[in-house]
Amino acid sequence: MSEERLYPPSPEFAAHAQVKSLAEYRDLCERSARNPTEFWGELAERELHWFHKWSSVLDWQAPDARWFVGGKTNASYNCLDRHLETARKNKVAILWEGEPGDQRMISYQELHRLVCRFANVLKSRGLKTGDRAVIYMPMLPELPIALLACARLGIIHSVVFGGFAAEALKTRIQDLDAQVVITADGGWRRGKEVKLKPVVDEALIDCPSVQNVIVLNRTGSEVAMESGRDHWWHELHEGVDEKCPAEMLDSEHPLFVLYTSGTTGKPKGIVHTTGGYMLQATMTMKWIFDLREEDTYWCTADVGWVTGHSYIVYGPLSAGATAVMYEGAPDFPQPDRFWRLIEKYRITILYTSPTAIRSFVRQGDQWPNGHDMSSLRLLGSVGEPINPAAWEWYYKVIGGSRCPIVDTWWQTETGAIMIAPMPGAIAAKPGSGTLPLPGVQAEIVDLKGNPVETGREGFLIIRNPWPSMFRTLWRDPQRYVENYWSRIPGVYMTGDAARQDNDGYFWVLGRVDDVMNVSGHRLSTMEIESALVRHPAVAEAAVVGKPHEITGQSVVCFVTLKKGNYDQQQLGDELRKWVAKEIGSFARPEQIRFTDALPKTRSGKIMRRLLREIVTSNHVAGDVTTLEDLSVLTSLAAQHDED
Ligand code: 7RM
Repeated sequence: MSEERLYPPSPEFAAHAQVKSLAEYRDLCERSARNPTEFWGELAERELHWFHKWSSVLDWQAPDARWFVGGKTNASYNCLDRHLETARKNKVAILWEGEPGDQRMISYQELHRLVCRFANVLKSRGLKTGDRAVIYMPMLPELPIALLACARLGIIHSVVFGGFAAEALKTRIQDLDAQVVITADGGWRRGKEVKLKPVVDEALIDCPSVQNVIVLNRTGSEVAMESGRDHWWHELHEGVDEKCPAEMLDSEHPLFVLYTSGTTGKPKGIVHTTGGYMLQATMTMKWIFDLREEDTYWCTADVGWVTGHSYIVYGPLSAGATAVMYEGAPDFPQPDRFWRLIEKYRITILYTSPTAIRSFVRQGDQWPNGHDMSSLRLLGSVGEPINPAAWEWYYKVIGGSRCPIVDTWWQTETGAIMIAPMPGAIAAKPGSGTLPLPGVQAEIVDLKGNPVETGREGFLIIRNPWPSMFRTLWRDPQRYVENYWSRIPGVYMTGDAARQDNDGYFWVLGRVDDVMNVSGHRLSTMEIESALVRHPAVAEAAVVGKPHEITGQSVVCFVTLKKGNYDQQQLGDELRKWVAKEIGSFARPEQIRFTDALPKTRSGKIMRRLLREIVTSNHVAGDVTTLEDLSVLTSLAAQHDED
């Protein structure tokens, strides 16, 4: 993390960028700090369509925010209708490829038609503004279509990632009292069908609120249809009108609820509303992804996560982009599927996760090297801290040492990117999200809310309200206040630890729980992981603290290796020395454990908490170098995602 190599934007990139210099960035920051309501008000007026203008930009009674008070707008209108009056009407909005290789290219005009028709289907089933729709679908164009149809009518949608099991689906449907579930028979992943409808059937045994289930036919496999409740997507579309005006919704009308893990057993329903969310999602497409009319933009996330909401659906479509969507696994039929897609569609912007990048490193350079990826001009990273070694690989091997990388820090709660380099203005440092967006007052503080010294670790907080902030937790306003706004009254606690360097750059170290204390030295799991991954034999590493009598905690490392033959005893010793050399002897791991796989959440985050449990319970013997199979733990991910 002490890597200080600077990667300034090339003059050619900066010359064409949306924000062209550090001075321009600073100017935006100053203006937003001096008069935030004027700043966001001007942008909202310029960047979004409003049926009626707001009476005031912000009503802030901490921690309750209302943005663009009294304004009337519609997310679906902003993503579709307004483009139809421009040359964009025949531009490809969604460029989709299924895992088997089938393709669809849907223009803005066509997408508008499909969304209107599906909105009319929802109306015909008696659904109306304020109702809740749970969406449990594979990565098909009908997934954004369902979101946009709900948004058009003011139906609050809640996407449940297709990898979740029946129990998790049921909890969410019940918490929302959803009236409708929108699903498919199944989807394709690694050449096999992932069935969804049977999971819905199991979940619905205990969900009396659901009166309608709409089932898209994707795989054609046989499914049970309960008469009266279940309907085929295509059958409901027969004879349906293609005109459906977008509802004029209040700026603060809830757009969606997305569940995320907290510290208790109950997932938190993060509530986002319309106007402010749309504004920041749209602005970050321009500021951070530097979107141009001619770009072909690909975010590889699943729409089941917030990244897919903001950066596959609402942000790109509102900004008029061509957004690529891919149904399947990155390594099917071979590890070069991503690179094939980039070559085939001449993709210009790629947004993916450090986990994906590290798995590509492991597979070897021959896979990307076999493809022409000269179309790429910008790369992005999201979801966890990216270790400098993976950053450098991404930069060189994928970006051809030509493309800026935007390391974007944000959360389900923040709705949109909060800390990231504007690629034409800010020099990157591998592993740092660099500087906050204009209008975002990020700071590092201690538990009393006092700023910590430069270079010191502390809690990452946001001092002021921002347009795309979540407004509450679904049916749990008290937890909203307690979890996020009470430790330091009126200040948003992100739950992340971070530090700022001499240039003011932010280095996010991970969740607060992931910070260890060894002999009074505060150590980030990430810092050690980063050191391990710099070793030529190591593919991935996860580090956890183990309670220790003398030093407080000791360092335990779980390591997966690149292909090759190793003497594990010897390599274990070598890696311990390596870490001590890279960071300091206080960081020397007590144990190195080799494993075939690391347990990960379905969005690809390493589940350090599970590993902490393994090292804390004395269950697993302390054999340093036995190869463990932790992939079994991944099956526990669904349950543990709930905590
Ligand atoms: C977008 C998303 C949020 C948590 C957040 C961090 C971690 C995300 C980065 C990052 C370092 C990044 N939403 N995180 N992005 N840490 N650098 N660029 O991931 O709600 O699922 O997770 O993810 O710990 O608090 S999320």
